[in-house]
Amino acid sequence: MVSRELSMFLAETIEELTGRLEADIAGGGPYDRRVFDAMHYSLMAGGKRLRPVLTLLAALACGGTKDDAYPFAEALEMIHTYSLIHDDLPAMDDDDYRRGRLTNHKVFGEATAILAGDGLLTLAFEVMSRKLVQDPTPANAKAIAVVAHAAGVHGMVSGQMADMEAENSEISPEQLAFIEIHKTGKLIQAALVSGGLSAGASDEELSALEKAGEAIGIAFQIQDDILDVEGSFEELGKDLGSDHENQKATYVSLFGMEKAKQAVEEETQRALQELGRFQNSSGALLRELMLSLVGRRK
Ligand code: GRG
Repeated sequence: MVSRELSMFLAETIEELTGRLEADIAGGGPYDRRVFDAMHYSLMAGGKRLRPVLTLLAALACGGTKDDAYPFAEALEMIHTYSLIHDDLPAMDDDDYRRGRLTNHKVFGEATAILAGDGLLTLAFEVMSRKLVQDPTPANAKAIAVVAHAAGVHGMVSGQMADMEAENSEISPEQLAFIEIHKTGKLIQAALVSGGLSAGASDEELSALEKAGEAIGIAFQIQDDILDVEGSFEELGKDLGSDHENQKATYVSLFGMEKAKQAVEEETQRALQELGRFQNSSGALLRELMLSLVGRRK
């Protein structure tokens, strides 16, 4: 259960964000309709919109405006969506379902799914660059660099590579930490930091957002691992992790369920502590949102 304030903020913000995303991907004619439809299919598939919400709340917590933060929020959701489309491809995780519906390539075919991912990734940088042209501050330029760093080979791409390399093999706790921080944590961290930058946050505020982002990214990924096991446990009625569909090591398989739950709690507390400095109402909503992620069911 979240407070009335947070649930109202989320409802209003997600509606606004969705309208902006619709406008961003409007277009397409008789010859390229299919790629626009494929982008639309995944962008409007009912994701939680966690990353953009973090961007907007971080901006507001630092005294900024939603308007200034929106281009980064939109871009992060586009990059996240592209990563899911590509992750589901036969060459990667080969999944048929995502968010309860058929994956992009199952509906549109592999080639179109690749192009839809490419289209979303590139559009993300177009949207952020347009903001920089309109408002050419060093902080806006830095926010683009932060997002690029987190999404690319210094972040999510390397996390995905390391994850694929680790498939069906024993991995060390250090390797697992690398995967979780890079695959998931970096983009969540960039969501908070880019929001702060859009608001002209101080170095101290940016450092707090960076540390909170790292902690909440780790907590979110471990919670995802927990939900994965609990989900397949509920569905299949089998022993925990005994027949997990992709043989990937996770925090749960390496350290056990109890330690995993404990780690989620600890990392969330670390994030909350870092965010304690943001004393306005948006700072409070940001902390409440972080706390709600510990108990999330999807
Ligand atoms: C293809 C470069 C590249 C990277 C893919 C994101 C990713 C990296 C893989 C997806 C597999 C996965 C389970 C990653 C962990 C991160 C995670 C929990 C993603 C799901 O994020 P949510 O829960 O998704 O925010 P929704 O559907 O709510 O948007």
